[in-house]
Amino acid sequence: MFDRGEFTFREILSQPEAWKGMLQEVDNKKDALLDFFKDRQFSEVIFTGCGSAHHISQTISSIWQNYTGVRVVAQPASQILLFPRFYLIGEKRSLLVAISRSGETTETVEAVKIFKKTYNGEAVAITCYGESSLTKEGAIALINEKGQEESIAQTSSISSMLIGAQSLMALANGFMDYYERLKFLPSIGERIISQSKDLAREVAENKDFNRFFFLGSGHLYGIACEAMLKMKEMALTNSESFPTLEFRHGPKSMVDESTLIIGLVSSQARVQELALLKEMKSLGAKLMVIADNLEEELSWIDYSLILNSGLQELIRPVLYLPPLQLLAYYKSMVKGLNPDRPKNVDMVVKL
Ligand code: F1P
Repeated sequence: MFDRGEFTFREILSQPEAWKGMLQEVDNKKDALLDFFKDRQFSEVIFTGCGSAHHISQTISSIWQNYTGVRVVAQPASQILLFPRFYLIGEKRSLLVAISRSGETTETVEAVKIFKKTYNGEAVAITCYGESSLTKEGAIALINEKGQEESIAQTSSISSMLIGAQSLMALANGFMDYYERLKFLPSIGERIISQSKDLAREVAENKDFNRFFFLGSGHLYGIACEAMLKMKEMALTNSESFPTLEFRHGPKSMVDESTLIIGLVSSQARVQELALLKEMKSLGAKLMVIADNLEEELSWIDYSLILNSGLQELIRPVLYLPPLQLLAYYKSMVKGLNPDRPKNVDMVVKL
């Protein structure tokens, strides 16, 4: 017999190993990747996937576009499958990057087939299963078997695939310095996991909180969405995510004393983000802030976690994930649920 939550907990804590697995996989395929991108100039990159994969796609697409000026978008695979002409413009030099832990999600595999057939385009796969249908569709595939999981909710798999996508961007564009810096993530991640465990548990044990809003802007919006999904899947708890400043445009009407707002604070927009959080505090919300570093005075924030990664803003978004996963895990445990087996959610969605 296994203990409730055992797999999820183990997968969250051990994820730096999964990150190393992905970095190793990329290193093994480095020459092939450099070769693949050498003769190809893509004028558009589309990331696709479902659920968690779509969330990290949002993060990597903003980073890729920021660094290159090439149009990079993220679309849920179902959108491409159901309404291809809405999302694919038939640009011959488009690259599709499909992300899927299982490599078997029907929407994702079918979206890749549509893309390849309609536009004669090429796809790259990022997955945790080498023998999967998605791997077969990819002109090239990054396969991290160390990201395979027992739990349904994705934790180590998805964070490692984000690092895979970051590595892909770096090699596709010759950003070798960025590529080398990704290698610092596992050891920093290990430290952040042990630093954030107690805080995540303390927040989860506060039974006053039954409504969670995850706010992040720019590259951190995808991370906020992923945190929202973890809270739903593992803890069956009301959670929503918004681009931070969107919260003023209506959602703030939901704030009450049972509300915890988790602000994922960036460096670039921190002044505006903190101003919004302060305003929500005055409306009665409790606040948790996760930031890499902050010079501001923090005594008005109820819970704060400072990551101190020492890494650039667009290398480190993955480091926000483990504390947020731990929060959902502990909330699930406190509620007497089993985070390993979310209600009504399947490991793979096959249509
Ligand atoms: C994606 C997925 C998620 C779902 C859950 C299980 O699978 O179905 O959409 O939220 O986390 O996984 P995959 O395509 O990444 O294997």
